[in-house]
Amino acid sequence: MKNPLNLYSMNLSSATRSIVRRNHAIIAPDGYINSNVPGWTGGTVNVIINEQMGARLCQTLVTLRAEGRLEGRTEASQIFFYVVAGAVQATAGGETRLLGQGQFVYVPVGQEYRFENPAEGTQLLTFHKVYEPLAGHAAPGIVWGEKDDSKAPVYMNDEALRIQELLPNELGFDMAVNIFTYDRGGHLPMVETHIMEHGLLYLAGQAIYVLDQEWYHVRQGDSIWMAPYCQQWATSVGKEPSVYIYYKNVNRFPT
Ligand code: UGY
Ligand code: MN
Repeated sequence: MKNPLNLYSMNLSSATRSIVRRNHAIIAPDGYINSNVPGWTGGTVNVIINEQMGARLCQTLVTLRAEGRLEGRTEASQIFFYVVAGAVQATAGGETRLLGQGQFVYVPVGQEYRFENPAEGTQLLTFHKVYEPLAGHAAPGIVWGEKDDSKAPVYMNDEALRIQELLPNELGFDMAVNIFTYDRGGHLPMVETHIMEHGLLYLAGQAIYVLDQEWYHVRQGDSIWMAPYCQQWATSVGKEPSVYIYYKNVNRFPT
């Protein structure tokens, strides 16, 4: 049997909800193994999506102890940092702010950054992408912001769907990060087939995600990678809205 749900419900260590295919992956927390990342100390780093699996983005989840610290400089890749849980002091571009749950800082290439004094157990989600400059358009600066459902317009005239764009919609940016909320009963209005790639983390609720005609039951804490042209459809299930934060490459010439 392909579907491991029965094994999973028996709590056997040979079972997992994670799945890795050529064109998509579901990474559930049950299989996390930590990585050592230079400059990121005092916690665990799980590299969830990376070029090693065929992706062109990197997505990590960092869980910090009270002595945790992330310090570095963005080089070829820009990094988007989002606080999934807890709170941490963030410094970028010479400015320091206390970031709580739902707040973020986007650090473009060539910038120093530092995260320190976290609350025990603080979780940070990161999306990294090699920056592709565009002639005639200024490279992005640092962006601070937060999840705010009142800034999430209805998606495709469906009152059950809302998308908040966290980064400015400007050609200087070659990546977007959005928060997609599906109220109870909300579903994508069509099967999407597109050149853009996605990495995502479920922040709340449960859903059925259909990837290349395979159906998966996913929930808060699960991550998904969708390669370009991975066909995608999703519907919320359960009584709560389902919410995910996702990455998308945008605004560049399709070579
Ligand atoms: O922006 C998107 O392509 C989005 N609608 N896709 C998705 O949520 N799977
Ligand atoms: Mn899509």
